[in-house]
Order: sequence, then structure tokens, then C-alpha cells
Amino acid sequence: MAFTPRSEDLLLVVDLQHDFLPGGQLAVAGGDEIIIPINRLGRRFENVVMTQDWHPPGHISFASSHAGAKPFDIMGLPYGPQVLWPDHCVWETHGAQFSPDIELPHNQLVIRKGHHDVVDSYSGFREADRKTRTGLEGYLKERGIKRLFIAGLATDFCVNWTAVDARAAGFETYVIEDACRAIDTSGSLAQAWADMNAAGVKRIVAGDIA
Ligand code: VGL
Ligand code: ZN
Repeated sequence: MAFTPRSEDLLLVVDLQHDFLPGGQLAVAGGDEIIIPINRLGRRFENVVMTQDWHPPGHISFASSHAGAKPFDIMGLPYGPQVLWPDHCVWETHGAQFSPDIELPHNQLVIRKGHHDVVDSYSGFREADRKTRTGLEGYLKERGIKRLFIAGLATDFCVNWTAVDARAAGFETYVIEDACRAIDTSGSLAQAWADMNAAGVKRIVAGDIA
């Protein structure tokens, strides 16, 4: 498959932040390996948007916010099951900043997500309560974007939820598999690909973009 990005296409770069990179609080194995490929992909796209995981201190998704809980436990919360994480991407901290190795000077918008105290948001579109919207869908539609190409971290959480919600919003959606890396906890990566397939998300590689 070969794609030549046009003006109604957009590269959506998910959570390329220090805390998800080697040395970070929730480091994703090999996360640093995708930065140069994403820089290269970015040069093919006129339209680029980035998401940024952006949590208040004491966020509900942090294991440290729940007595007796450990990172990677799953806890029932009012909006559904929540994996509990090490503290990560606390707003205004170094861990929440984008890697300085990213070269996407034409990035048009940063969507911050997960900034409400009691709701997480893996998706760039809708928070984990499945109701609260970030505004990204409206932005993309107003801009006339039809196809989304998604890369970043992590395949099985923020990339997955963002891609599934992109389909629900009616975008043709492609996940660039080799420009993503996964956390893979409790079978989450296999489940993520099953969910993305079921939603009609297409799986491609960076070499498919000419
Ligand atoms: C993410 C876990 C917690 C992600 C964000 O970017 O995939 N994962 N917060
Ligand atoms: Zn998070």
C-alpha cells in the first residue's frame, strides 16, 4: 500500500514525552527508536497535531493516589476499570515535556489530555468517562481533515484509544505500527489490536507512506 499525504491527511503524534521514553517514570521499551522515523514521517505531512498526557499531581490514574495499590494493578472506578500507573506526566514537570529530539516545527496543535483530577484520558478525543470531549474532533473536522495517520506511544493505550475514537468520529484511520511502541501489560497489546481491527482501524508501516 502506498499513501501520498494530501491536504486532507494529518499525522497525529501521540505522547512523545520524557516519561514514556527510556529513563522516564513510565518508560515504554524502545520508545526512543521511533523519534527519528516520526521526524521523517512528519516531513511528508502538511498537517501535524500532537497529543500530550498532562496530569495534575495526585491524579486518579496514579497508584500512589490509592492506599495499598501498586502500579499496573487494575482498579474499578466509577467510569470503568482503570490500570493504575506510576506517577507520570505531571503537568509542568520535565517528564511531561516533549522530547527535544522531536523535529516537527510545523506541528499545528497540542491537545492535552488527562488534566481532570478524577478522570483519565488515553484517547485524544474523549476522556475515560466516554463523554467529556477534548475538542480534537471539532478541530479536525473544521480543518477538513479526512484521514488520520497515527504514531507514538503507547500502541496499546493512548494510540489504541485515540485510533478507535477516530473511527467512531468517522475518520479513515491508519496506525503506523513501526512508528509506535507498546507497554504490553496483562495482554493489553493483543487486546488493543483486536479492538482496533474491530473498529476498522488499518495497520500500516512507515514505508507505506511515500
Ligand atoms: C499512556 C498510560 C498512562 C499512553 C498514558 O500514552 O499510552 N499510557 N497514560
Ligand atoms: Zn497518563
